[in-house]
Amino acid sequence: MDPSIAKRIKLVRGDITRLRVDAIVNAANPELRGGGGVDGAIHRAAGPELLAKCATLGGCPTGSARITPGYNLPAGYVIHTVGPVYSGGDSNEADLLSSCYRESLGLVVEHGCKTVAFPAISCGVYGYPLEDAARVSLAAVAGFLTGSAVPEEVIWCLFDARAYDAFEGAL
Ligand code: AR6
Repeated sequence: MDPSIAKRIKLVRGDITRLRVDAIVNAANPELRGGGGVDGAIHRAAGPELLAKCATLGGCPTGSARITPGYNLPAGYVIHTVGPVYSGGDSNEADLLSSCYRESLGLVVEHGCKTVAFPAISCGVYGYPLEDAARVSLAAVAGFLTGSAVPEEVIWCLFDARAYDAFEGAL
C-alpha cells in the first residue's frame, strides 16, 4: 500500500460507540431495525431516536449505506451499511463487502466528515472469515482513499484481539 494512504488508516481496539469522530459506521441489517453485536451497541448508546429515524428510511439493500444523525453518541453521524451474509465466498460476498465500504465513504465525503470509524463489517453474526474480510475491506478503503483526499482519517475500531490481529496482518 502507498505509504501516504497507509498513513490515513488507523487500527484501534475497543468499543466504536465511544469514539469522538465525525461518523461511525454500523453493521446493520437490511430492515435497519437494530439487532445484536455492534448494531445493538450503537442503538443503545445513541438512544431511541435512532431507531425511530431508521424506521423512516425504508431499509437498505446489502452493499448499500444510509446516514442518520448520531443522537446521544459522541459521533455526529451514524452510517448504516449492510454487509453480506457469508455463504462460502462464491456469492459475490467480496464485491458486496467492498461496496459497503465505498458507499459508506461516499456518504462520509458528501457530509463533509473528516474522520470515520468502521467496525469489522460482516465479521460477527454474518460469518465472514476475518482474514478474508480484512484483506477485502482494506483494499476497498485504500482504493477509495487513492482517489479522494477526504476523509483525512479512516479508523477501524476492532472489538477483540482476533479481529485486531487480522486487520493488522492485512495492513
Ligand atoms: N464496537 C466495535 N465492534 C464491535 C462492537 C462494538 N461495540 N460490538 C461488536 N463488535 P456484528 P455483522 C464487532 O455481528 O457480522 C446484527 O444483529 C464484532 O465483534 O455486529 O455485520 C445486525 O442487526 C464483529 O467483529 O455484525 C445484523 O443483523 C463486528 O463488530 C447482523 O448483526 C461485526 O459483528 C450483522 O452482522
